[in-house]
Amino acid sequence: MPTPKKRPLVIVTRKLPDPIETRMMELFDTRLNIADKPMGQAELIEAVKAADVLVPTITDKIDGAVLAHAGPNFRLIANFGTGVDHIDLAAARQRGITVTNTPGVLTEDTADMTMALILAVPRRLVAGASALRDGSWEGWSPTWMLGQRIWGKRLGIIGMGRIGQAVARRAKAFGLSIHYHNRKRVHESIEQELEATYWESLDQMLARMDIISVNCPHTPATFHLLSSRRLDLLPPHAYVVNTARGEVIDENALVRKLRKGEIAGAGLDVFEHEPAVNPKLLELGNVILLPHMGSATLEGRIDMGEKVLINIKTFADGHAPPDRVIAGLL
Ligand code: 8YV
Repeated sequence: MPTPKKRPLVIVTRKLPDPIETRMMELFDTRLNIADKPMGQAELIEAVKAADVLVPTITDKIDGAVLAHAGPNFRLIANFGTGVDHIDLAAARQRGITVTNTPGVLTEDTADMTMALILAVPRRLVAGASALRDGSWEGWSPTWMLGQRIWGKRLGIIGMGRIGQAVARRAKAFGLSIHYHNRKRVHESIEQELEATYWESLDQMLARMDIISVNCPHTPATFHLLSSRRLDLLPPHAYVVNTARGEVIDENALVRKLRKGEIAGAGLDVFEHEPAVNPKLLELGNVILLPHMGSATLEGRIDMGEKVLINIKTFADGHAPPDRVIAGLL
């Protein structure tokens, strides 16, 4: 009789939804983090030394120094999340470690949050709600709490992948005309559906937009893509919304522009040095700041967990997992 295959040791760095943790326990030899205390570098090193599989999140910096301690059995990083900019992919590749992520399942939730900010910043939703709560509302007035109209404005989307397209679909329904900049032009049928205008030159697009939405991943090529020079190209009535990664915008330059009133406002769900938020941003009135909530729905988190389970199980069974970012050794 063949000896049954040993179950892989899976170390999960944060608390995941209950049904996912339960299934993880059923399928693998799993170590959970019930207390949900983020792991420090020393704990991450211990984890990669011992585990076959690590399930990290954006809060874990899996850099070269951590991966240098990878034990002989450490073969898979099954990331709980789509963005993998917290993982040193080159170091993983070099060590033959497979990296998977959870694409697709957080597209609609993130696009909803992006659209919410596109509406909320120009229409001053948070300022209005706060005025009501703090008692400063004295009743309706024809000239009080006026924002900017959404309908008929131009939206420039930076990054026309799954999330960018989902934002465009929503924005079109709100009467925004869709413009985009992307490494590659999207298929003609998508451009037609969205009535989207492609700008090969980001600089040229920025100068003509009313609202900018950042929807591209953070990579070495997109770090500070919205640099001080590029932010200067925006017209003074423009708004900037970012639900992707803080690092795509030079945050200090953005603060300077907002402070001087050289752009109208910003809606930010992500920050350059999370969880730290630039204190200068907190002083500004023309911004809405959210604590990285773009994909924070119960359904989304369960779907993400299901993807992680499928990636690990497929890998453990000797097959190529579906959501490979880096294909290591099987
Ligand atoms: C996730 C995200 O919740 O998936 C991503 O890339 O930015 C978030 O919405 C987070 O990364 C989980 O690790």
